[in-house]
Amino acid sequence: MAVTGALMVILLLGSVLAGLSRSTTSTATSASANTNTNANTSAVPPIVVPAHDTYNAQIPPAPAGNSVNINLTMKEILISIAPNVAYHAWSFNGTVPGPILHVRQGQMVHVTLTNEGSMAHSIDFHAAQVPWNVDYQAIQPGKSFSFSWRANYPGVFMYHCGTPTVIYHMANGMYGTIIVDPANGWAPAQQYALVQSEFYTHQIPDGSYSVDATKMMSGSPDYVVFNGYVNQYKDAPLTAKVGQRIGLFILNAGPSQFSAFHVIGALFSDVYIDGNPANHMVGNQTISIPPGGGAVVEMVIPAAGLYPFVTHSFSDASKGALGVLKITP
Ligand SMILES: [Cu+2]
Repeated sequence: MAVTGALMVILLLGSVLAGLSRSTTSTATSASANTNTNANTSAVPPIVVPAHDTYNAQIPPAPAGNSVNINLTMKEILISIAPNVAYHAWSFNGTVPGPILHVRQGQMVHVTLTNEGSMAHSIDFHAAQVPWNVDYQAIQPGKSFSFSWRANYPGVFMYHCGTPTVIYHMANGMYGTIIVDPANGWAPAQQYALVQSEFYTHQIPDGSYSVDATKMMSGSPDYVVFNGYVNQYKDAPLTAKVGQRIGLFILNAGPSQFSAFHVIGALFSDVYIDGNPANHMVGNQTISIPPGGGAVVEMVIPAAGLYPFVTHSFSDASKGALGVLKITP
């Protein structure tokens, strides 16, 4: 029975990975084919695809004290979202997702935003209770803006640019997660932050990609990813020990796809919708996380091995929303 179960997991994973490598290969091929065509027929030099550093899913410690200063810089940059796929992103602090922010319930959060981009940007903290027309205002290029709010509710919250047309700013990468710890903290666990999001791509003459409005408005992503890059934690698994409590702090940044978060070979001992300890469920198999929503899932894994995590919306898993938890003795 155990052998049959293990075989099924391997077959399932194999088919997902085969799908991934197919889509990745075809994308890379079309990119290089296009680049070659450009080299032969036009003067547009091919883009240099930036190197990708694995996004660090470990959660930085929440600062001590009664207040926290957060500085965010809006930048428009070229990033990699998949092998050989260079994407013209709009970002907070130069990464997609933006930095993992971590504060504690009750702290005052002092935010300073600086717009180093070429267009107006803004911010919207789902963890804050502030007037939209005052604090989520457009910040023009070259300008800075500061405001403060108190973290009243614990949870896993989204922050994102809210400048019209909002879906462009989110589809291009202007989002991240802010974790507000409950006032009395979480039980000790191996904690990781994951942001699910999607990219809608359109190749431009230099071989790089920018947003495809038609795909974006019809909700047909080319890539669905955890922490900004196709498949990255398959090659660089997240790790934990047998019997260790694992806490995954998951945000679904969308902009449009729902997440059906699931870990193959595991059950969630505890689930906290939006990451609030009061929203407690037990024994769940798959958690629905809407765009703009979050969850904390906890589990204790009793046997060493590989445990893939996916969105069980499998067309999205096949587009890159897959990683691996590696459990060691
Ligand atoms: Cu923006």
